[in-house]
Amino acid sequence: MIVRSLEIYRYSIPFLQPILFGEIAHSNRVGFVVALHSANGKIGWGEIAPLPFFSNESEEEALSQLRQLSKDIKRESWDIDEHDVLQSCTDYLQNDISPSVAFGVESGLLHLGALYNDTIPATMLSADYAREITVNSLIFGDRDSIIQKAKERIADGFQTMKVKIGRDSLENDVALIKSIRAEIGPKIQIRLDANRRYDIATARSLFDQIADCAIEYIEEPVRDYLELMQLCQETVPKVAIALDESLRSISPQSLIHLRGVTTVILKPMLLSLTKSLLFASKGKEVAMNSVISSSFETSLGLSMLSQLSSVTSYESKKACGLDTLSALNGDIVTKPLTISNGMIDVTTAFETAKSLNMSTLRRITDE
Ligand code: OSB
Ligand code: MG
Repeated sequence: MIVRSLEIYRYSIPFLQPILFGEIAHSNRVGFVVALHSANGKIGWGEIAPLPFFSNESEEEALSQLRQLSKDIKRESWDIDEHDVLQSCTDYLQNDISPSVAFGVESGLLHLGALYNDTIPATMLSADYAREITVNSLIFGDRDSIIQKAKERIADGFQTMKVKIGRDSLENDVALIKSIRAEIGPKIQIRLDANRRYDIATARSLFDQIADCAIEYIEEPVRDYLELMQLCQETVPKVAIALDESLRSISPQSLIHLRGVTTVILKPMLLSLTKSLLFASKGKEVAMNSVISSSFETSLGLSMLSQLSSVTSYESKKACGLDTLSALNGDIVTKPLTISNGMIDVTTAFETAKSLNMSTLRRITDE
């Protein structure tokens, strides 16, 4: 398929409540949308939303790369193999392209390829994909509200809860985790995310104290990848570990077997789609499951992430981390992504991506 032009749009959607990224509270999720136009009049949509603090690239850097791509395509159309979109995409994206920009363009091309082949993007990635994927419920707040929300989400059909820890004292974290387990019973999976807030000694002490809470895994317990390797060196950690932030500083090829590390958390907005898939396949080689996770995208980005998850979780059936839409007060589509009974239907999710609400987007014209 021939791609003739790339249009850029910007959106700004308020968060329901300001969210802290690093030290700074953000009141709005800001990002770009690209429309990739094919020679036969079809449009593929993709979202580019660098996440402040987590992404290396700024909004301005992403925009300037998008403008350059738009100029490139105008000068010379892209010839994309509609059966191997991601492979032929690499011919046109420079190595130094930012992950969010790569993710948006890869998404737009997969969207176009799916329209060409009259299918959904998941089938373009693999013949083995799940029609439905399960989702972990992301819950935060103080102890009482976390437990109340967990019970509500379980009543809604969610079977896996993800709770942020490491913001309070070790003692309070342990008490919180124990009371969640006691309150929700043994059947529900609990995932924890420390976002690198403990030192090694504190992490070990936490693991000792919650060893009998049947935690599925804890994301990034310690301050960096080196500490994590240290943590896993002497003995198998008493709680299974997942890598998230660490994946931004290592290459898929250098992902090694670490004792006790069971899972890689993949955020394609921060890694690109191609690199996420490489991490997924390398992870499989070293016996790690993949969990696709959101970076607070709108429904457009989440729709593509659900396609990816339907492929990477096909065998493991592990829940994905796409429960972030409720943090936004608004959307850029008319048919928002829906999670029902704790699940996303990936065919319905693709309809989401086709329902852009143009009144929420501001076109960015060439200078
Ligand atoms: O640490 O996993 C994180 C969202 C934005 C930035 C960082 C993180 C997250 C999430 C996404 O937790 C939701 C999920 O993974 O369930
Ligand atoms: Mg995390």
